[in-house]
Amino acid sequence: MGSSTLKFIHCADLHLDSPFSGLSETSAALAGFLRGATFSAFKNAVDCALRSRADFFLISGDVYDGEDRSVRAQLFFLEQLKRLSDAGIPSFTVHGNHDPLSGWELDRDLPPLAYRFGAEIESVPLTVKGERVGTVHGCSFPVRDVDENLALRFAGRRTEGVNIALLHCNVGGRKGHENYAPCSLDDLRAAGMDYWALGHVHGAEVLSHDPLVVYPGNLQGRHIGETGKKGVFSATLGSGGALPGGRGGVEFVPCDVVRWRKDALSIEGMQRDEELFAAFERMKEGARHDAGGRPVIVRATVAGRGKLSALLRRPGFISGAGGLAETLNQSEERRSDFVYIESIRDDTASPFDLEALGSGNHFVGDFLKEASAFEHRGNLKEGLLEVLAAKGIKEKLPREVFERVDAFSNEEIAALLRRGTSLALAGLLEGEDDE
Ligand SMILES: [Mn+2]
Repeated sequence: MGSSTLKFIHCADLHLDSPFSGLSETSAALAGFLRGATFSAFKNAVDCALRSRADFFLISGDVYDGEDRSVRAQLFFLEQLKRLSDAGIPSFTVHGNHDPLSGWELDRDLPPLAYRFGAEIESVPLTVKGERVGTVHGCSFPVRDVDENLALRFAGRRTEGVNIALLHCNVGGRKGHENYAPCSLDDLRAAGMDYWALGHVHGAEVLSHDPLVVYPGNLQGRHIGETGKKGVFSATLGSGGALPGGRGGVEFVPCDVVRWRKDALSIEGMQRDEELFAAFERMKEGARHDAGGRPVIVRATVAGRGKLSALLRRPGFISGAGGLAETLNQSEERRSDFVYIESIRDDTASPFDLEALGSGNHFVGDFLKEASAFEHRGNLKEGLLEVLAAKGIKEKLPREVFERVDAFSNEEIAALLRRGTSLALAGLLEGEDDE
């Protein structure tokens, strides 16, 4: 066994050829660019391995987005594995819930230095520059639904040298990801590995440093739920597992080619529309700067109480043809580092002094007291359903509308209530506010 340090790239959740969701009205050019984004991100990951002369390359499941993977995705994946193999870099792949072994695939041979794990756990020699330096352990999902704790299969398999485990799994029941191959951090620790190369959770996370237990997250965000940097971990381990000083090191390397972002701005204190446009320009430049040359897709929320609230509520102002969003996007069309506004949400309220109005003994005051009492009653869902029933509306609602109403959280109902109150107030006070 050699004594030098080992360097490798760990990626997961490539979801090759995954569609981008939530962008219905994009230009053909943008749609084409986005369609290629998951491919470009994986190519970047492979480039990173070649550039840094990595000793080996790990892929921890969800290579494809669906069991019925596209021809293009399969050929591209093989092509990239071949680039690694041609450069003398061995690769190791396990499959997860999105790309189980049961899925259809082309009848192709893997490149010589590419290894793919089957459904049973296997331990294969890790050879670097002709020398055995350790072992890579792993197993793939045979089918999508795996509820077995696969981590337990790795117990007692540790051998001499560096020991690396590849697994697609949900550690500690992480929310927002289906609970496939559930296990605990203690299950992983108990196996005595040096590095757990995990996949499944789409946010990058180092769960433990000793041993290293790592989710690199997916390589490319595909919707507004996947914001921020996406990429791989570049890892270093000494022979025997850890670097001198007891620790291996991991460094995050972004590989994404387009980034998703949520941004917010406030209209408070703004008097004229120009100020709102200027604030949007500042928001866009901030997003552009942070993305370091990559394009960005932004979901913007405008909040605050102020005069411009009425402007934002004007029909068609935000998202109509030739409206604010479209106008902001138009100037971005020819830039390679474009900032595309996916949508603008209006959470603003009119500038009325609700407290003063609510304490008055007039119709508006009573209206505000009523609204406030409703909000503070507690269970808003129950309250809403009671009101709908009492007014005879509940029975008349189409089933799908009722199901949507019934799915609202208390916070959503409170937000709707505030927005409704603000809208009603604007109507009630019309004419009194003109400056
Ligand atoms: Mn995934």
